[in-house]
Amino acid sequence: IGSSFQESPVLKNPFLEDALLGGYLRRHLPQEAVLSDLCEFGERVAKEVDGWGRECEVNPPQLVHFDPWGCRVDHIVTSPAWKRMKSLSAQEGLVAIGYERSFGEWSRVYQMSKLYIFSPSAGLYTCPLAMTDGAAKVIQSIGVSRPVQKAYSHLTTRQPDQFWTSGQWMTERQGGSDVATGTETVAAPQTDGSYTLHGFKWFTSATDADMTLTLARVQDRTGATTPGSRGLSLFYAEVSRDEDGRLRGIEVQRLKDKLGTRQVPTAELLLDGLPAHMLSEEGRGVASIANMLTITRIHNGISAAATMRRVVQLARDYATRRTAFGKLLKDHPLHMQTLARMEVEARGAFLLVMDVCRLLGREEIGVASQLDTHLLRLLTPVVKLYTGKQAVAVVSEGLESFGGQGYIEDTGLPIMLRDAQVLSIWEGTTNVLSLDVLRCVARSSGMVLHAYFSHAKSLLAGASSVSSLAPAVKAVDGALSELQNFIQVAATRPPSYLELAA
Ligand code: MFK
Ligand code: FAD
Repeated sequence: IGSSFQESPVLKNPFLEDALLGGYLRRHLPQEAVLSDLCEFGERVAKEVDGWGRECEVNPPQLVHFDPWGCRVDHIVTSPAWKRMKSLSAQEGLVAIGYERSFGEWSRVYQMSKLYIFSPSAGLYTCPLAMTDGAAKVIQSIGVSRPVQKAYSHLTTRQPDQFWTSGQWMTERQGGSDVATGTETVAAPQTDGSYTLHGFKWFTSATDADMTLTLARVQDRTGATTPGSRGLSLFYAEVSRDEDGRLRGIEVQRLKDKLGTRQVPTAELLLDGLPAHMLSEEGRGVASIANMLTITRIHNGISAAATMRRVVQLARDYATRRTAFGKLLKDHPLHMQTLARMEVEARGAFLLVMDVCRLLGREEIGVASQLDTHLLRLLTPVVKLYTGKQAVAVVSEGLESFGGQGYIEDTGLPIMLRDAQVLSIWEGTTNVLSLDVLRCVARSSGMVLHAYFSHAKSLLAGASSVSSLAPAVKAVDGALSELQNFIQVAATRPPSYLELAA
């Protein structure tokens, strides 16, 4: 059977291996505390956490509807590795860093750098973390008052036994993009000022969460509700069990059988009297949950850039081990050209998404200019839609660079492609985000485009050499041509779409 075997690619410390990340942080956030934390975390990710991530995939969540005596329990059983991810996330401050703000306007860049290192090894625990971060942001922007004071401190703590994750239950059977028309869930007012929710949520991810934010229509005395967006309000609900161990006001119908993200329990939920509190003003549900969308869409961009970085890192390592036609892959110019193209994509994505994190950090500590605020609003959907598509293409190319091994399940490589495919679907599909870009251009009377071009010019002027210019040009050009495409596509659409930009 022969004595030589193929060598596997080796995952090294993802922080030390990433010259672009290191350079970016040394330029903008050169604090020793940050760099050493990322270096230590990178070591832990490579040596320990990556194995847990794999365990989450091979030991996916299961739904147990009944206990042995026939009582309905609806337990979502997750793997020990998934539970370890929760403790690790608290300890490492993966949400907390964004709220501690120890590094001022650069706190988000620090937090997102850590998530960027973590993401490809996280067994998709980044999904509940994104929603948890989004929920904390919504609560903070609405005002941390009762009844959500307790929730806010659980979401932003570093203590594992206190840490909560949040769900984001928006999608119903009638519509995930068009929640204004699709939401049938109603909120029945109770005498103490709280509500009970009744309806069906069609996609709810990381359903082992401790709480959720969700949308529903308040019923008046006759049971009637207001249709459309103006009828939707934002609610906070805790996921809890009664003394018999049954979920309060929730039945888990089933777990989804998905192409990827198999590590994450994604369930269909029947809400049957779920106790809840209204968080927004009545009828301001969509506008109030928009802060959550901003955060989760940025997390999505981080995951996309991170998966591109990981596949490039592994492909580069493999190129130093695998021989073909008498020499290592790294000595074949054509193979290196392929890797170089992937590298450029990964760099462009990283710079684009980090710039949005920088803007978010500035906005959160109150130093953002009007230009920054416009840019943050414009670039968030652009980053989400652009990097989501890029990730699928780059990871697919990356798999090919391992030859046949890229197609073999237990190498852990195909998971990356399956999981990348969701990045353009959840948190708003490409076309829906394209329309969001148009809406934002229209509502700012073109101010966002002005902000965009000024920013692009300053990026180019700030580049010190032709080689340092390349990723910035790539990022800006890519986003700009996407933007032009949307505008062209919108122009050929029926008048209802054009109205958006009118
Ligand atoms: C790994 C990391 C990733 C984490 C993954 C987490 C797991 C996956 C979880 C999910 O997928 S959760 C479900 C996510 N669902 C979506 O993203 C829905 C996609 N659809 C949209 O984004 C639609 O554009 C939207 C539902 C927002 C449209 O709703 P409407 O009611 O038709 O919106 P309308 O009337 O245009 O806007 C209502 C208000 O919200 C307006 O404010 P005003 O009333 O003050 O004028 C808008 O300006 C505001 N708004 C809408 N989108 C906004 C926004 N504000 C800021 N940013 C936005 N993006
Ligand atoms: P639709 O809205 O029916 O869209 C179908 C197609 O039509 C898409 O291609 C879309 O781009 C296009 N389209 C729709 N409207 C327009 C338009 N105006 N112009 C042009 N094209 C348009 N949701 C949650 O709320 N919480 C969760 O935790 C959650 N987790 C998920 C996990 C996974 C793994 C997946 C796959 C989805 C999850 N979702 C979740 C749902 C997800 O957010 C929705 O599937 C997504 O927003 C799209 O909604 P939809 O499925 O109803 O598709």
